[in-house]
Amino acid sequence: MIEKNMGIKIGEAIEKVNGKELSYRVFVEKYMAKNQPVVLTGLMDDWRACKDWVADSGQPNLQFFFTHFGKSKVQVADCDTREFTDQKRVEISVSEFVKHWLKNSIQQNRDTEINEANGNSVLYLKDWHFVKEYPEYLAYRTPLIFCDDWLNMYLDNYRLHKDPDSYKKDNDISCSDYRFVYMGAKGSWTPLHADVFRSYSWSANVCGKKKWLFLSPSQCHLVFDRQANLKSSVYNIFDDVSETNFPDFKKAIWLECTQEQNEIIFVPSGWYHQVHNLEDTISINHNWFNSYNLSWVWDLLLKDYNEAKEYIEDIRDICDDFEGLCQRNLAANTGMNFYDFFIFISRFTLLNVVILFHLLGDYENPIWSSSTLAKHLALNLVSIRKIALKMKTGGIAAGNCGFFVDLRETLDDAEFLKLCTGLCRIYGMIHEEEKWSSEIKKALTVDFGDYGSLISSPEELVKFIDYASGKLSGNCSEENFLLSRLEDA
Ligand SMILES: O=C(O)CCC(=O)C(=O)O
Repeated sequence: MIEKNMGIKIGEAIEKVNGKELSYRVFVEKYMAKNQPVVLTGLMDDWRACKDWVADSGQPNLQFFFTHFGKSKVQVADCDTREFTDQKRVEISVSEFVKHWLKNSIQQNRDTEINEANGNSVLYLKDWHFVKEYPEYLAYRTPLIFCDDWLNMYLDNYRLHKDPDSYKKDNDISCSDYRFVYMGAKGSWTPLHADVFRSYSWSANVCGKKKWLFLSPSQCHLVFDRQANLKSSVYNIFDDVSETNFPDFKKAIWLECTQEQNEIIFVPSGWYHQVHNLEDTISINHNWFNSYNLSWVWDLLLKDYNEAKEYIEDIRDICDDFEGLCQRNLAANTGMNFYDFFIFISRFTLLNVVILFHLLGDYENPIWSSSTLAKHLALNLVSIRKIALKMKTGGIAAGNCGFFVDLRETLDDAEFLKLCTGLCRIYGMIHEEEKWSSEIKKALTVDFGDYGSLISSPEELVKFIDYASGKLSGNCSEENFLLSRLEDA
């Protein structure tokens, strides 16, 4: 069914499902693997945030924020002022933000023009790294179905981008994780965009109500600017959208959804979305990726790289290290470059391999070889291998720039042990096989025999996965599902 709403076409409704009755397997099959949005209820019952952050009136408990977190410095978007492709942002303290909010709500004046004339634009607190800043205050627990989160797990132990020239250990919190709190009065909003790295995201309404409009990736070309080389998209889909710049905009079919308090929305990879707070709202959201959407991340990096390269093409001849400059620009624009991504997938390869070896080697009970957990690990390796093959075809050679992963050194690394323990704990919970994960330190004593220690190119990464798969056939009496998955792939 298609209806018209303020000039845009609205398609089917987004499914709403009781999250308590949704198993991890069904979530993966119906939504994560198919990249479909869904709204989930019943997953926030015991969250501390739902008590502390909501006043008896049902409104945001601004006093609580003022008293407990008032000194925090946060990014605030001015919803009435566009700056390039986003809203203008400033940094202020939470207490200043709360004062501004209260002043505006007392005036009860939501007329944009009058507000602007009075300097009272609607401010929206965004991307607050609350968990990083207040690790002791357990505001919520990530629902299990969203826990296979390689991005935040990795960032708890490593940095995503490590520039060898300018790297310094600082306290920069801005790219320290992708777990955020958002707070905004009725009328605050977020312009049309797709998420960072084309990651998945989930967003939970602790208080208030949001309207979401989604556009599937298959239709995204309809919102790109033909006059700007398809490099920017529509800013506000409810504006008068220029026919010259966006001639096919009217063909787009949007999915609309009203998200109530205590509901969580799952935003799939690469879907464009615009969001409006219909009431005073506080939400928590995470961005993440894992083996199901990692290829989206790679495709975006490649696209951004080609754009970064094209942009400086005319200085190629006078540049000593043109490729290095492209990679620096890519990291500055996108948050990571090819080498960061390569190191990331190499570490996750090693993680999945050692856990799989441990599972199949130490636990001779044949049920392990066919367990859902072992299959999950195998599927992760199959996905990484496919991406490494794509990188190899594209001629990406991380080693040329001195980037590599040393397998033995990594296994001895305290950060890697923490990452491994974290992944095991989560996979143990997801697959209800918790008993084995306590022994994970043993897994890192794995011996790769005479296999070389360095992985410095996508080609070598593929070889390592194939080596691991071959070794597993020796260990595994029954079907070697990694081999069979690799054959199917
Ligand atoms: O809630 C909002 O205003 C925007 C959130 C968003 O875009 C996201 O979670 O991806």
